[in-house]
Amino acid sequence: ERNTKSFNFAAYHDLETLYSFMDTLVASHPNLISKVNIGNSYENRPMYALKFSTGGVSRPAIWVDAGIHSREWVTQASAAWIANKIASDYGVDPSVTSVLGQMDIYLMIVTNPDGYVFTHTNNRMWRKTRSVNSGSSCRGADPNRNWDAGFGGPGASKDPCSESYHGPFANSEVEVKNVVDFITGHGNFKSFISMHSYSQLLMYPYGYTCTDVPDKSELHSVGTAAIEELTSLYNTRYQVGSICKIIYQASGGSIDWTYNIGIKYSFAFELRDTGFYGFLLPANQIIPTAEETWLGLKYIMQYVRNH
Ligand code: ING
Ligand code: ZN
Repeated sequence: ERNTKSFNFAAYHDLETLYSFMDTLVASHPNLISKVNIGNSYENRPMYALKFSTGGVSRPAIWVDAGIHSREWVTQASAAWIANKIASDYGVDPSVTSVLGQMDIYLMIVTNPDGYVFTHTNNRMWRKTRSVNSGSSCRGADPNRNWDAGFGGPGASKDPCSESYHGPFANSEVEVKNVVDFITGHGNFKSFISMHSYSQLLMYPYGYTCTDVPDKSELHSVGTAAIEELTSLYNTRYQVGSICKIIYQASGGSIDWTYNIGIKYSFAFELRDTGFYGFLLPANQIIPTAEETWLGLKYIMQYVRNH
C-alpha cells in the first residue's frame, strides 16, 4: 500500500500485507510512530511492535498485543485499525493527545507471525506456535500457556498434540521469550493488554488460580467502566471478571505473568462474537469490532495515565 488511506481495514490480510501497512503508517507519521523489532519468531520472521511516542526517555508505557493465537483474526485486524486510529487521533482527540503526552504505547499487531502465516497457507484454525516438539510429530505450543505464572498447572496440557500444550518449559517459545525480555528490559510498563477472540469478555488476573488478586476491586471497576464505553457504541454486551472465574482456569497466561511482575493494569480482551461465527467472524464486523474495542482500550489508557 502506498498510503494508509488505500488500506482496506474491512478485510483480513496476510502477514506481508500487514507488515507493509506498518511501514506505510510509520512513514506517514515519522514523528509519532517507530517500528521496534523485538526479536524473531521460531521460523525467523521479525516480530514488530509499533511504538507511539512523543518523546521523553523510557516513559511509562502501555503494551497492547494481538494475534498471540493466530486463528483469532479479528484481533490482528482490529489492532491494525487501532494503530491507524491512534495515529490519526493524536493532536485531534484530547484524550489520545494527553495519554501520549505522558506515556508511550507499544502495539504488537501480529504476536505469533509463524502461526498467522500457517492460518493463511495450511490450516485456518491453527492457534499455537510452529516450533518442533522433540519426540512428537505434532508442532507448536500454546503461547498463552507458556509464561512463567503457574506454568504447567491446571488448564494447560502436557500433550504436544493438544491445542493448549504448555511447551517443555516456561518461555520455551521464542515469541513469548522475546516479549518477556522486551517488557523486562524496558522496566516501565504500567499496563499490559492482550487481545484474544472470541467471547466478548474483559478479563483480569488470575487464570492459573481462582484466588482473587489483591487489586481485584480496582481492576473490576476499571474493567466495568471500560466495557460501558465499549457497549455504548453498538450495544455489544460484554462481561467482566477474572480469567479463572469468567472463562476457565488457564495456567501460564501472559497477563498473570505481567501482573505478578508488578504491572497492575493487566487485562485480556476476548473480542466478538459469542460463538455464532467464532474465529471466522465475517470481515464486515472488523471495523465495528475495532471501533468499540478502541473505546474500551482508550478508557483503560486514560485511567492508567491518571493513576
Ligand atoms: N482465550 C484465552 C486462552 O488463552 C485467556 C483466555 C486469556 C487465558 C488470558 C489466560 C489468560 O485460552 C482464547 N480465546 O484464547
Ligand atoms: Zn486466544
